[in-house]
Amino acid sequence: NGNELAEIENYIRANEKEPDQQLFGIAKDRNVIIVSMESLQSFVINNQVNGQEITPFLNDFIKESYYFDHFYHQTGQGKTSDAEFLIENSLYPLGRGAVFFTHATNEYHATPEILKNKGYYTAVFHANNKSFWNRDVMYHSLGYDRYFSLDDFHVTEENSVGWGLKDQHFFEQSVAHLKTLPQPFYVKLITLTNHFPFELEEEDRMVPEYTSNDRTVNRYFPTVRYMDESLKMFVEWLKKEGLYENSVIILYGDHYGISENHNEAMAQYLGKEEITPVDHVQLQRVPLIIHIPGVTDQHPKVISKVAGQIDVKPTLLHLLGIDTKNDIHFGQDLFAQDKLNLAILRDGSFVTKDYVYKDNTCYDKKTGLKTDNSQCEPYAEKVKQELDYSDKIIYGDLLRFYNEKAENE
Ligand code: GP9
Ligand code: MN
Repeated sequence: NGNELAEIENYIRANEKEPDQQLFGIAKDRNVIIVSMESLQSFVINNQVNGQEITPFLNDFIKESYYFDHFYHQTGQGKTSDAEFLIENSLYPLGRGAVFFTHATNEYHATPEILKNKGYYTAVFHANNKSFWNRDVMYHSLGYDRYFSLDDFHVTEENSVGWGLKDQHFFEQSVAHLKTLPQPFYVKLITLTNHFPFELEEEDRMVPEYTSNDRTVNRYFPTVRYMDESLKMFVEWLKKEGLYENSVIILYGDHYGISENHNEAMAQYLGKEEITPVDHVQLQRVPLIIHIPGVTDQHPKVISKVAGQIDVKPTLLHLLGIDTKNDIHFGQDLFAQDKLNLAILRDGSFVTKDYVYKDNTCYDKKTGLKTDNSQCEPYAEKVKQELDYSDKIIYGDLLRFYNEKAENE
């Protein structure tokens, strides 16, 4: 009920950090272009397979961007859709099931809705059946004006592989639609080619497969490389169409691509004897790149604060000069001086500057060894509390009361 929300609101207000004044509003009124990069994990960035770069485009792009190298995915069973939920609501997805299915008609106060109320046109692009992950219903609740789904793309046998339309064609056709949208726009594009089981035709392979007895791990590298090349072309097309300069571009990895069933081959690739619990948690890092033409190309930065997908919403809103003092969210502005070094994973694991907590055990991050649980205890209570509050908001549809309140003000 409303009282429950008041308690949660107190917690949230106490958690809030003052945004960086230099960056607040630096991207005001710009178009926002967000790309969800399928199954992209951070370990491939600036790394090689058979002596060749796996992500040459992203490696260069990072040099003209803010790049977060200790950024964790926080998804559960809802995979891509959980990542979307985190990025746009700054609430945690659920511990079981996919919130896109179970609570799609809740009241939300997501970034697309907030920007729509500020005069933005909002659209999402994904070349899959519109009801996959219940997106057609959920996108309405999140405040999208338009969902360009499978029906809006020209998909043939030649331009598809695996799950469907190949990323390069997806971006090419999406840009043709983008050109027709009113500006400023907020758009999200969701890639697909780098999806398990990582199928790719010979002609699209720009790096060889890795060599191990794990075919999934082997195949991951060429599809990542293919997605990287597609992203490069996307940015070129944006430039060509005059959609680049006045935009802010955010690229994020949605969740892991290589599960722990493949630890043996991963250990081989990373040159380790085994994948320890700390290694496993570190492998949950996904790239986050924030690119602001005219700003980040002048002063690129690698930011190593521990952070997660939950932190994107307040960060983006502040870059656009939008105040979040009345917003209900659990993330913290990534550029806030005193942003906490903390990432809470959906299974209750968490990461701080020095520790990793997993399966009721506290580990020293540097050595990977078990340490006394008291080291993790100062955070453990907060982590439980925060996940519980977020779940309460979703299960109780509590933002109903919040919106009433906002409207009465
Ligand atoms: C499906 C695509 C992939 O539309 O988003 O979904 P995933 O299996 O990664 O959640
Ligand atoms: Mn996915």
